Amino acid sequence: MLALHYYPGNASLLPHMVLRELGVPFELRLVDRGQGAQKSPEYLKLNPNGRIPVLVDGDLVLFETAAIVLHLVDKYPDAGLAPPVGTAERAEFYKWMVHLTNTPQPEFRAWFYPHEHVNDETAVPSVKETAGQRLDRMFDVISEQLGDKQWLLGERFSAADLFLLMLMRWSRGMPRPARAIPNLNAFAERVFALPAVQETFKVEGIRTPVF
Ligand SMILES: N[C@@H](CCC(=O)N[C@@H](CS)C(=O)NCC(=O)O)C(=O)O
Repeated sequence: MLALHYYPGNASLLPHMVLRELGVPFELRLVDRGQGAQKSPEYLKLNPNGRIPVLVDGDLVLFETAAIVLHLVDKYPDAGLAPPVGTAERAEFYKWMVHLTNTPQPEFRAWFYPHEHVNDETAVPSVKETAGQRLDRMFDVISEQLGDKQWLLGERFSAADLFLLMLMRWSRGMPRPARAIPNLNAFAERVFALPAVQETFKVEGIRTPVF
């Protein structure tokens, strides 16, 4: 049985959406951040970094959101959440998965956890401001790349689209949320309309605005 250690709206949102989109049985295990459970000795055995999410798949214990998703799409290839291995489309899929996890996602870490980046408290606003500015530029590039395509890969929906929705959601409290960019807003509405996505947000108790 698959088990996802999660907290509503956290990076676990992506593997949660993927699991529902795959339609496979899984269990949700809440990591109670209110109690600092992500730093508890039990949780640190699963992820020594003390971060959410973790996926348990039998004897396999995986941390890192993108790795969890890549494992799931490979484990259930018939669901078609990633193009076939060895194709140009698969390479584009890797590009987006790696870009999203490696470029905007760490900027959100700076935006939400600015204290980790400074010794001097007075520098916090500047860390947030510059992370926000870098994210603005990143979303502009993503918007240009998306253009008038339906999904990041064009005609084909993939787990990378779910990743982008999650990052857009995280930008909703920023001076310029990603939804302010018309083609990204239309994209997020398309992704959010998927029944598996609706169900995920409902189960996590996420209310409007969702992105
Ligand atoms: N690169 C990691 C980052 C995970 C991460 O930063 N998770 C946040 C929630 S979105 C977390 O656990 N925050 C609590 C903490 O750092 O104590 C991944 O993608 O899994």
